[in-house]
Amino acid sequence: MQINWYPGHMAKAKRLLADQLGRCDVVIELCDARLPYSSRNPDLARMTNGKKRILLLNKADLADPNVTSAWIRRFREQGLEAAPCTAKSSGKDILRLIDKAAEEAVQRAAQKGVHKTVRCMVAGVPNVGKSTLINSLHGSSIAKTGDKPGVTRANQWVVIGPYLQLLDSPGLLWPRLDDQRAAKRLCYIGSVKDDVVDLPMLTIELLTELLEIRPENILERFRFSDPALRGEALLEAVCRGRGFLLKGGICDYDRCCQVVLDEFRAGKCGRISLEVPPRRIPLKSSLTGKGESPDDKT
Ligand SMILES: Nc1nc2c(ncn2[C@@H]2O[C@H](COP(=O)(O)OP(=O)(O)OP(=O)(O)O)[C@@H](O)[C@H]2O)c(=O)[nH]1
Ligand SMILES: [Mg+2]
Repeated sequence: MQINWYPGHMAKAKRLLADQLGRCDVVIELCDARLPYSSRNPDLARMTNGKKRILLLNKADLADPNVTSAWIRRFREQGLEAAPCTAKSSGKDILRLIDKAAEEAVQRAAQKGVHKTVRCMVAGVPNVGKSTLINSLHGSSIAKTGDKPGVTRANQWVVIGPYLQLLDSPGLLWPRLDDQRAAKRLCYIGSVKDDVVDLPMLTIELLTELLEIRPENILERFRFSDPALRGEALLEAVCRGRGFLLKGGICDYDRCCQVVLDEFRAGKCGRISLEVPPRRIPLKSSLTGKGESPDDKT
């Protein structure tokens, strides 16, 4: 399954984001806690090199907490400020992290008698929760959110308080993706539009990965009994188990794919992390965005 995933508007979004960088004191990068390797955009790390950075593993409520803790330890070992985040409820912790990251700049300004307004860019791949986090910090629905990629179409500065402003930005993918496994996983979490993907193939691959990590959850959720099933037989088993059948008992594969993807994305299959940290990431490569690829199984 080859995924052709780079929408035309993204090159422009990247340029517009780069234009704003000079105004920002801190960059908050959001990735998905279930995929802390595949959901990080290497372009973003390159663009923001030299800036104070915070990496938030968002949707931590959907990931395995032990695996998330292991990732946080690993990123911190590499000198990157990282924290778990659940966008709707982690507000206070995130404000503390921003204060810490901006401390030097605020003190420098204070020495000149200026009370600095801290400007913070919030960036990451599509659908990772950037706008939700901004709404949570603002205390209202000032930014549009939705469970699909490409909801935010333009940069938007949001005033959080007298001395803090956050920049909401459109989700960014990167143009050349050699790693098709990462592409596929970004489709699982809804960072790539479903209509550019072969959904039955994607669903089979997702079910296969989930069965390798948490077979008991998947068998129970989709009501079949053989954890060794693979390929199209998996879709058939879900259709029969969950009753997604058309007239004459024919399997409704469209419905099956949509339900499996929706339920995984909403965390109904349990808290599952698809990537665990590699035993060792070389320091240099982690700071530029990509370390060695993660170990597969949790
Ligand atoms: N369970 C869970 N869902 C979240 C969390 N953060 C965001 N979401 C959901 O994820 C979906 C995407 O959220 P958005 O805030 O629109 O994501 P975004 O990164 O701004 O997306 P784009 O603007 O398309 O790049 C929404 O349905 C949110 O409710 C979280 O921490 N946990
Ligand atoms: Mg958004």
